[in-house]
Amino acid sequence: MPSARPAIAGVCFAAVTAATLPALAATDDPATSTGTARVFMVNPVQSSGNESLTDQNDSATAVPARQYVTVALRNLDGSGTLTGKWVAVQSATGKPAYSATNTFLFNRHDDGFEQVMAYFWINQAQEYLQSLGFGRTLPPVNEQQQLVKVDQYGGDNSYQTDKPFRIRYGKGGVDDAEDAEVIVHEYGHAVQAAQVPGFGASEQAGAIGEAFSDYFGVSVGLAADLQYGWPRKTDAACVADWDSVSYTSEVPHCLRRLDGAKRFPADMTGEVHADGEIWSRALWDIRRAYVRLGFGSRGADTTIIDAQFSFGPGTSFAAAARATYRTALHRDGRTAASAVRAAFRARGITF
Ligand SMILES: [Ca+2]
Ligand SMILES: [Ca+2]
Ligand SMILES: [Ca+2]
Ligand SMILES: [Zn+2]
Repeated sequence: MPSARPAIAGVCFAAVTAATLPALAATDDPATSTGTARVFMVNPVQSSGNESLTDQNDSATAVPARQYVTVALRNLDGSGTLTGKWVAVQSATGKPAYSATNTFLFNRHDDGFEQVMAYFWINQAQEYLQSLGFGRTLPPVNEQQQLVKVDQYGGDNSYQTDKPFRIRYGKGGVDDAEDAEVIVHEYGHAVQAAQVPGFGASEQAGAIGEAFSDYFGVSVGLAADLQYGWPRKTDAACVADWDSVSYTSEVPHCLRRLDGAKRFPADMTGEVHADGEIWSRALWDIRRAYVRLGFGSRGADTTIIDAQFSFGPGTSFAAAARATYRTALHRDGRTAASAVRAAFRARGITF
């Protein structure tokens, strides 16, 4: 299934060479300016619950106006382009968005819309990481200006590369950068490549990369829903509710899910996206356990991401699970660590 699905399937790779990642200070920069933008509330299927929305060849009227929201666009450099502290939208097939007043009010048919979505959601993801303590009480995680190209790739595919350290969003079906879960999925790869240069050097590490990126895409969206009070009307475990309407027929439309039943080793296929559903289910169970135990989803995300610093570039499931367990034990104590171990055991991953 997922291997046959085009969007954020296929490439989505991180090269095995180390990226040079300057660590920037996490202080607020008074030089940055705040703009205004219109974006989707994660994605319009998730915010409306309407599984019948379709792309209609990128038509403006395919998505009702009430599924857009006007937001602050933070950390811009004030140049009038979508260039800022944590994101730079480098160029695009269409007209690069420009506003002398930093006002970016597009609809989905406009070239600027995906550029604005990419800027907003990557900035949002970096702000979320910092709110967890990364770059503050914890080491920084990809705390640099992320380069992004939108709609450069003609096919229905998006990917992150290490050389140059950049994300590219494709435009097949629903434009990939119209779905925050796809945008942040790719940023998840950049996060892991920044934490462990060359991450993904084995099939299991590659599957962990896809799993974490799916999980991170969903988690950043859920945190934004809470932060801004946006509606969420689809199942939280569904990844890319909107992008996937172009290539899935079953309802609800999901590229992949975080709550599947796959287990190691029986369900391994050798395809990293498909096999990632084993790992992402474990992350999802850790999250649910942490919420139950009072650590919250933010506690789960902090531990999950902090643990990744100690993953090897070609880690196995077992080694990465052990590292996550040890981080949980150190950060959150025995009860939490036991829940982490149980989540991996339930997937057949023992250590
Ligand atoms: Ca579009
Ligand atoms: Ca797409
Ligand atoms: Ca979703
Ligand atoms: Zn990916």
